[in-house]
Amino acid sequence: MIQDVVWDVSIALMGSLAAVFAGVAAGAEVPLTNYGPAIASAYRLRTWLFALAVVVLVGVNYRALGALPYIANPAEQLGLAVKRADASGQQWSWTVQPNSFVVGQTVEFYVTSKDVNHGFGLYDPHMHLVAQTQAMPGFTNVLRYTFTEAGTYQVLCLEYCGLGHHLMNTQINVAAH
Ligand SMILES: [Cu+2]
Repeated sequence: MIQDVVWDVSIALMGSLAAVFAGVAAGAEVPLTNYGPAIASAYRLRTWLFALAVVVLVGVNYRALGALPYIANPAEQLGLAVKRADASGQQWSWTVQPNSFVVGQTVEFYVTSKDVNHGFGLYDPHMHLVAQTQAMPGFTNVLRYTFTEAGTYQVLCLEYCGLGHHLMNTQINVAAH
């Protein structure tokens, strides 16, 4: 909502700034006949190069920004369904249902908490953190992750939540195809 207003104001300001630039550029124009032939053709070349640069930049930005937001989404590209898993934290354990998947599967974890704030941290079989989100009471965060490797993943708690915080650990099994 506020972002839409900020966006409209930004567009208006950028537009008026561009208009000022265009006005200055138009007023500053010197006829090419004022120059010798070498400089005149260099200016003509510069105009064409500028137009080429604009075309290339617009094309590259259209291609790159058109894909926003960048969400790695191989499952949908392959026409596979995204699987839903419900994850809930409580002092001091995790419940993740279902908790076994296959390599290549994209899973959306619906993460919430039954009591206080917890940190849902997903670790791969090498104990590298690969995805994380906040587990909050009364709120559900959706965390999307595509499993790329078979093995036993772990969910640990990333936010200190009391005496048994270090005990919050559950396993997720990812099978090869
Ligand atoms: Cu904790």
